[in-house]
Amino acid sequence: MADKNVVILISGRGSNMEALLEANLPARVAAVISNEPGARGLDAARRRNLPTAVVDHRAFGNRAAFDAALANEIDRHSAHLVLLAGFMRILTAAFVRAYEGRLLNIHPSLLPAFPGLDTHRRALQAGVRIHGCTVHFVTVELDHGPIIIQAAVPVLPDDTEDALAARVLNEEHRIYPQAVRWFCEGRLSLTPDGRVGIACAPAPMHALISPPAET
Ligand code: NHR
Ligand code: GAR
Repeated sequence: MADKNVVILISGRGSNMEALLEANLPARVAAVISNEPGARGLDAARRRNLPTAVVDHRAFGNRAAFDAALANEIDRHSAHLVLLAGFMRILTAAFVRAYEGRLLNIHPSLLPAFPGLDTHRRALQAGVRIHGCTVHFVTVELDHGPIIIQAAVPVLPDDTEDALAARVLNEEHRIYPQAVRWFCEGRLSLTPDGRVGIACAPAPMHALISPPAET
């Protein structure tokens, strides 16, 4: 089977993009597209000789016009799969519907906790003992799409926002390539009622307890 064409959308640093590129996925990264002209991830993509494009949201009068230009750029690369990797613009319903079932996002919290922005700060404020990240199918409602894979990390007593973000980011770099691999291998299914099926090994039956229990 021919590799799937993947388009990666970024806005900033691009570390999740790099994790995807380094995972040797059975996919062809057809383009990296950023809404931010200065995104550091664009340099990393250029260094790897990947096609890059900028669709600057500031150049458009409204979200629909930006999304139409973005879709146009994505479609030039015949994308089978579109990956949001630190992409910071909320997408319109028309855009999301056009890519439904082949549009994924990595979100830095254990959804449905902490949708939206500033997740690590809000997790610390809430006093949760376990935090993490989620890969999900993107639906119209922000950060509410069907969940594919999650990783949990402990919140430590002296955590700062940065320390917690770094611990979560490490896990993002593991679970996003895994989800994309399942998709590319045809092992991921999404039913019309929004249930995700994955042909994979069963989960190990141990818990992450934080702080650790003492017996
Ligand atoms: N679009 C839809 N329709 N549904 C989702 O689930 C989406 C989405 C677009 C992006 C990523 C998401 C995240 O993982 C994502 C999921 C941006 C914002 C935001 O508030 C919120 C969530 C996410 C991405 N963006 C501001 C906006 O006005 C701009 C913020 C900025 O530029 O810093 O678009 O967290
Ligand atoms: C990641 O933690 C990602 O989960 C998060 O931003 C960071 C991007 O890092 N995404 C969002 O907050 C989306 N609103 P990266 O550019 O190095 O991948």
